Amino acid sequence: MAAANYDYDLIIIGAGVGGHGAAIHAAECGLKTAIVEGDVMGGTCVNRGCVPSKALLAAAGRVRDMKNADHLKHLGITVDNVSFDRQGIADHAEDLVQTIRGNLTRSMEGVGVDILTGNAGFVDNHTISYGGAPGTITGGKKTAKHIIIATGSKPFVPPGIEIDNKTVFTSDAGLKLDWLPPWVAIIGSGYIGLEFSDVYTALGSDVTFIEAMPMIMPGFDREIAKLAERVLISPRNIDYVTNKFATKVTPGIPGEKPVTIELTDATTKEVVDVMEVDACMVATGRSPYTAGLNLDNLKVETQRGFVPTNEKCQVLDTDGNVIEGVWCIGDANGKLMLAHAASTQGISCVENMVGRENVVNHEAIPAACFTHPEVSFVGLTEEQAKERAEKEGFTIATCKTSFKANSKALAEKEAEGMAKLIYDPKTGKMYGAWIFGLHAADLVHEISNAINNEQTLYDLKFTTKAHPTLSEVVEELYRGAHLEGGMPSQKLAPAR
Ligand SMILES: Cc1cc2nc3c(=O)[nH]c(=O)nc-3n(C[C@H](O)[C@H](O)[C@H](O)COP(=O)(O)OP(=O)(O)OC[C@H]3O[C@@H](n4cnc5c(N)ncnc54)[C@H](O)[C@@H]3O)c2cc1C
Ligand SMILES: *[C@@H]1O[C@H](CO)[C@@H](O)[C@H](O)[C@H]1NC(C)=O
Ligand SMILES: *[C@@H]1O[C@H](CO)[C@@H](O)[C@H](O)[C@H]1NC(C)=O
Ligand SMILES: CC(=O)N[C@H]1CO[C@H](CO)[C@@H](O)[C@@H]1O
Repeated sequence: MAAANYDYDLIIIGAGVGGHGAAIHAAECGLKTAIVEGDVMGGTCVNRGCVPSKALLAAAGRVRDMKNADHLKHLGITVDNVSFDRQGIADHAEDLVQTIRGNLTRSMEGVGVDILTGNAGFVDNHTISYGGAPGTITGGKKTAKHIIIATGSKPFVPPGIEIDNKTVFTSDAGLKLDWLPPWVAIIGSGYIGLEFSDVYTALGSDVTFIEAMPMIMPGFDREIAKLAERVLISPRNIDYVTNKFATKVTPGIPGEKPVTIELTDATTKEVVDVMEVDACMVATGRSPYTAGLNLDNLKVETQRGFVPTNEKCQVLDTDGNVIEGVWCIGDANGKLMLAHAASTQGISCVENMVGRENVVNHEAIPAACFTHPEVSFVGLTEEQAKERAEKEGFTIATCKTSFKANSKALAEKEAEGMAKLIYDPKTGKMYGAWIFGLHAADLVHEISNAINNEQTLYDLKFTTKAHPTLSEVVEELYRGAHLEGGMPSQKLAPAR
C-alpha cells in the first residue's frame, strides 16, 4: 500500500545504476516503488559505460600481457604468435552488457518494483507524466509521495566536432569496437580517454591525445600523473599535445579519406595545426541529461544542465528552497559522476525518506581508472589538500611506498607503481590516497572504508595484512605515516 492519495511512495525517473540502487533499497524498506525508463534498462554504466569498457579492457589487457615477450620471458614463459579476434572481443563486451542488464532488471522485478516505460516529465512535485514524446506530458500520469530524478548523462561533444559514429565518435560508438583504426586521436585525457588508449594500443592502434589543459591527466595528483605518464604513455605508441583545443573535426572514410582535426592553441586562440588521422574519439566529458523533465513546472533552473541539490540530494528551486518530495541523484546532479556514487546517493535519499538522516561523504567515495596497471584514489590530491590545509589552518604530510617493495608484485614481475597517503600528522586524519599499480582499483577500498568510518592512522597502524599480498602496499602507507606526538598508549587497540 502506498501512502494515502498516491499511486506510489516513490517513483524513480531513470533506470541506471543510481535508479536501480535506490529502487532496491526502497523496496527493502517497504516503500511501494516504480521506476520509469525511456530507453534500455541499466543506463549508461551497464550499456555504454563501466560494463562494456571493463570487458574490452579485460580482453585487451590479456592481449597486452601475452604479447609482452620480455615480461613473460622473465617469468620463464615463451608464447608464439598471439592473435585475437576483434569481433570476438566486441562480442564479449556485448554479452556481458546483456547479462548484467538482465540481472539488473530481474533484481528489481524480484523485489516488486514496478517498471514503467517511456520518457517521464514533471507535472508537479508529486506527479509525473510518462510515455509521451520527449518534452511533452501527454502520456500516462502517476503520483508519488517522493520522486527521484536519476536521468544520468550523455557524452558532451564540443561545438565544431561532427560525429559520424564511424570515424568520429564518442565512447557510445567506441565501445562497439566496430574496427581498429591504425591511428586514433583521442580528445581529452581523462579516465575515459585513458582507458580507451589502453584498449587501442594493446590491440595495435597508435594514439594521439589532444588535451586542452596545460598537462595530460589533469584530474590526477601531479606526482601520480608523472608516474602514470612514464608507464602508461611513454613506452606505448601514444603521443600527445597539450594546451590545444580541437576546434573543428571533420569525419573521413576508413581507408580512403582521413579525419581532419583543426587544433587551436588554448593561450593564443590561434589555429596552429591540422592533423590527419584515421579516427577521432571525443572524450571531453559528459553533460547531464535533464532535458524533457519539464523542470520549469517545479521552478527549478538547471546549472549547466545539472539539477541543483542540497547535501542530502534534495532538489532546490530558483530561490534555493527545498522542493518537498523531489530528489536528484547520480550524474544528473553532478556531485561525482561515477556509478557507485549514484547508487550510494540513491540509498541515502531513501534513508532520509524513511526518517533516518543520512548525508553521503563524497570524500570517502573511491574512484578508479582501469588501465593496465590501474590508478585509484579517494579524497583529495596533494595539491588540493595543501590548499585546504592552508585555508583551514591545519598541516598535512604525505607518505609514499613503491610496489617494488611488495613481494607479491615482485612475484608477478609487475612492480611498477606507487601509493601515496595525504594526512594530518597531528590528528592522523586521512585526506586523500592515490594508488598507481597492479590492482590499484581493489586496493583503495581499504582506505576509503577507513575514511568513511572516520578512522585515523592512530588506529590503522595496528591492523595486519596477510603476507604476501598487494594489500601490504596499503599497510606500508599506514605504518610509514609519521604521527606527531608519537603513539599515545591510550590509542593502542584494546587487548582481546
Ligand atoms: C565509457 C564510460 C566508462 C565508464 N566507466 C565507469 C567506471 O568504470 N566506474 C564508474 O563508477 N563509472 C563509470 N562511468 C560513469 C557511469 O557510467 C555513470 O556515472 C553512471 O552511469 C551514472 O548513473 P546514473 O544512474 O546517474 O545515470 P545513467 O546510468 O546515465 O542512467 C540514466 C537513465 O535515465 C534514463 N532517462 C533519462 N531521462 C529520462 C526521462 N526523462 N524519462 C525516463 N528515463 C530517462 C536514461 O535513458 C538512462 O537509462 C563510465 C562512463 C562511461 C561513458
Ligand atoms: C607465426 O607467424 C609467422 C608470420 O605470420 C609465421 O611465419 C610462423 O609460422 C608462425 N608461427 C607459428 C608457430 O604459428
Ligand atoms: C550516432 O549515435 C547516436 C547514438 O549512439 C545517435 O543518437 C546519433 O544520431 C548517431 N549519429 C549519426 C550521425 O549517426
Ligand atoms: C544474480 C543473478 O541473477 N545472476 C544471473 C545473471 O544472469 C545470468 C545469465 O542470464 C544468470 O546465469 C545468473 O544466475
